[in-house]
Parts: sequence; structure tokens; C-alpha cells
Amino acid sequence: MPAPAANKRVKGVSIYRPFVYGNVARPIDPDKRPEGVPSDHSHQWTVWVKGVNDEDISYWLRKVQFKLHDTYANSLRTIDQPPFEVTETGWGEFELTIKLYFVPESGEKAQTLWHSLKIHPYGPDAETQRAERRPVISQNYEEVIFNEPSEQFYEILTGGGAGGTGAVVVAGGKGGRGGKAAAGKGRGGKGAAAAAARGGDLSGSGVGRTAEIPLRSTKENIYSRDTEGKELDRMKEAIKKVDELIGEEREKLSKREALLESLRKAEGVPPKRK
Ligand code: SLL
Repeated sequence: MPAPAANKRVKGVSIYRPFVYGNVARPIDPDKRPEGVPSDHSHQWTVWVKGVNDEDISYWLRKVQFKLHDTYANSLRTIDQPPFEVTETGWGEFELTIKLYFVPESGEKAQTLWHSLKIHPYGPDAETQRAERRPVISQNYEEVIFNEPSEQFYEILTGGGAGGTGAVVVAGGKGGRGGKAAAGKGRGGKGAAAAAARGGDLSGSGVGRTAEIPLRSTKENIYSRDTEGKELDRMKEAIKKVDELIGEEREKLSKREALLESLRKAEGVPPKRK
């Protein structure tokens, strides 16, 4: 069998796949403490990597390794089939390392993500959440970009039988070869290909192997075009605000410089050289 790396690459093409990773945590009810759970464990939590809207992503994601805090026995947990998740109990928050392994046909190297496990309520209504013992959820949306996938992987990504029409494929431009996946590189890591892909053909059927995210949010899934649009609006507003603040600061600065200059003159100090 030829090594995956020797597989020919599909030039000029980038394919991205969205996913979410994060955790939910619930306080353990002292009256209903499950058997075997140590008395100092205050919460039960689940950490996951899954498709947006919970669709199956195992056609591109082969396995996930979750590295828990060293206080856990067998802190490296390998999950090699969906659901890619780990449920545990504990008393503290910590940073998890999440390593994504892609299907062998991809020839891609594993990618690492970091997630801060949250078990305590946070944000503006933390107090209410705490008082009502509500579950705490902390999750992030990410996109993995496969630049110039191998031919075999391209088939896998865009195939999937009946629903294959929904695949988003774009010319990757200067994506370069090497098939770098952008997951784990944080916000900055998402290359132009992902942005370009958003403008791509999203009219697919929504079934099968697709990068589509839903148009509207639901209670179960907030990652949608609608949320994206609202987020963009918020960003535009924030940029406007920052521009205003910069303007105000500039004005203050020039007034102070004028004052300084006049004081210098009054003292007979030569003007500051520009
Ligand atoms: C903290 N820096 O002090 C963090 C570490 C570790 C949490 C948190 C282990 C449970 C067990 C557990 O909850 N570790 O005993 O198996 O907050």
C-alpha cells in the first residue's frame, strides 16, 4: 500500500470542515452523589470534539486524544470513535490539550488544540447561574483547513454518497502545498481559504459530507450563519467605537502638545525638535 504522503495532491484546492470543542460541567448534588465519586469532587463534566449541529465528523477525524490534568489517573485519554468525548468528575479547572488525528488517507499530521475546562460559572450572570446550579458550558467553534488534500482524501471529503453535493471546495490561491490544516493555530491561523470558502457555494443539500453550517441557531446549536452575521455586526460596532476613542485621544494629545509648546515658549525653552 502506498504511503499516504506519496498520494498526489489536488492542486489549488482547500477544503475546510467546521467543528466545535468544549465542555459542559454540572455541580454534583450532595444528596445524589453517584457511587464511587470521591467526596472532594464537586462537579461532573464532559469535554468533546464534535460536528457543528452534532453531525458525524469521523470521515475526516480519526481519533482524539484528550490530555487531562496530571491529578487524573490515566490522564491521556484516547477516543477512537465518536462521540469524541470524555466524562469525568473533579474539583478543579485546568487546561486540556486536545490532539486531533485525521484519517490516514489524509496524510495530515495531528493538530493540537487547547481548551480551558470551565466548571465554575463565568460571565455577567455568573451569580445567578451559581445560585440556580445551572450547567456551565464553554465551547469554541473552529475550522480545520485542508490545503491541497491528497486525491484519496479529496474523494473522502467530498464523497459520502447521496449527500456529497454539499461539499464546499474552493481554489486555495496561495495556500501552498503541504496540506497544512489550520486547527489549533487560534484565530490568526485561519487562512484566507476559510474566508474564501464561506463565500463559496453553500447551496448544498445539507446531508452528507459538507462544510455547511445551519442558517439559523437553535437551542442546541448556536453556530449558524445568523450568529456569524450578528457577530460581524458587533465587530463593526466595536471598530467604530474604537475609532471614536482614538479620535478623542488624538484631540486630547494635540491640545496637550499645544499647551506644552506654549509653556516652553513662556519659559524660553527652545521648541522641541520634531
Ligand atoms: C487547580 N490548577 O488547582 C488547578 C488544578 C486539577 C483538577 C485542577 C482531579 C480529580 C481527582 C481534579 O479535579 N483535578 O482527584 O481525580 O484548580
